[in-house]
Amino acid sequence: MTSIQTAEVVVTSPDRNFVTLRLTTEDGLVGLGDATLNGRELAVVAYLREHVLPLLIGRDAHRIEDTWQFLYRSAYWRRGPVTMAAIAAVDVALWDLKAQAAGMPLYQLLGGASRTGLLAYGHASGRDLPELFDSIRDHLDQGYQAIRVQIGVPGLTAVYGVAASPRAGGGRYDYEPAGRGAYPAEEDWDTRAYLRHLPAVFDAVRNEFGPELPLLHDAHHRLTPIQAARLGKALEPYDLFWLEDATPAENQQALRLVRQHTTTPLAIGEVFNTIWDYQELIREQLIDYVRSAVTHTGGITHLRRILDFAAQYQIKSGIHGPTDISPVGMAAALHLGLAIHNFGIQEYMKHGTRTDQVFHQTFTFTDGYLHPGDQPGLGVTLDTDQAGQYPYEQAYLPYNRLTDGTIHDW
Ligand code: CS2
Ligand code: MG
Repeated sequence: MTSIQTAEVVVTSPDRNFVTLRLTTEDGLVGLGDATLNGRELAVVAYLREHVLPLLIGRDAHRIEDTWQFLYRSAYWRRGPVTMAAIAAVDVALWDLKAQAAGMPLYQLLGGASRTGLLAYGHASGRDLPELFDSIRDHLDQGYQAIRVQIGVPGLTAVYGVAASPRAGGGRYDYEPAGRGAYPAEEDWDTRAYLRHLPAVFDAVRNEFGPELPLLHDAHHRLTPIQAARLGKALEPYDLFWLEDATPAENQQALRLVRQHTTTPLAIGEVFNTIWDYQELIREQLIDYVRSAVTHTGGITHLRRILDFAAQYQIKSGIHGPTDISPVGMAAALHLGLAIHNFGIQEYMKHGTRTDQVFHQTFTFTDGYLHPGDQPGLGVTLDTDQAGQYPYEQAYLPYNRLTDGTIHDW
């Protein structure tokens, strides 16, 4: 395999924008890496095309660690979502190549399988309880054995995680937050209304679906630490699998207050991109699940380090897996999740049919469990002709304003 001969970035927008790095070696192997950063895709494209790809040509494709350290340290400016997504794409493409050259599925190079499959969770949502119950039943019918619950809030027009209109019958959860257009959509938020509403929702869900079903909820960075503590405590009777992004965690110490008040398990980190973002969260056991995606955290090489650090504190993986993680990034998450000991759960939003025309993946979802498959490498190929059918379209994630007009976390 040895040296990298070509390096290109493929930008395509079948059901949403994706950025894929495609490396080829002198003996014709093709390695793929996901570099999709929802709402800021072209920043990563420029970082790769202008500052990384020219440096890769001729490098020994087997030298994954050296390439990672070269890209991280030679840039001088460190960390951040754009840099770490670019490094992640190179890292995953090199792991894909190495596993193909070895004739093995990638997880075998990471230590082999530590389990038979990966428990997945799906996204149920509704504007109100009847719609939410239908969505939960729809996901149970699809085989999911763990379900995230998101619901509209009385008085608010649009809420994170809730599709604007119920899906026609069953089928995939079709909530795509990044609206195509030249300006982000504005949504409204009222924390008090949300905090008053949510416990009653989980009470109704438990009464309808019983005590066993693992339920998750994403507060999506909107609460202060004391509000997060209050919510965690109020939800304890409903035995959540986790409460996610309960409060913004750039100030990692904020989670100390939440932890003092509630035993509801906490998941943090989908917007984090290096081990430094987790240092206090993990060392002080302020969280129970690490949420970062392979795609946003410097790839398999770096996320593996974070999860090994987390394992020392009995903290598990909860790798981010919405549709803005491409099938390439999803496959990387599944290979890593199959191999590590401290796997927790895997988020799984099914991609759309046009995405499946562009990316041919071999991972499976059976009876609520995911498996990366046993094809050599990642097990994903990219149809560049199909990709060319769907040019990039500018799209932005929404932003929030409080009822008095103050900008708030979305
Ligand atoms: C969400 C994401 O899946 C989740 O937990 O937080 O859908 C998030 O909103 C998107 O990835 C943002 O692009
Ligand atoms: Mg989330």
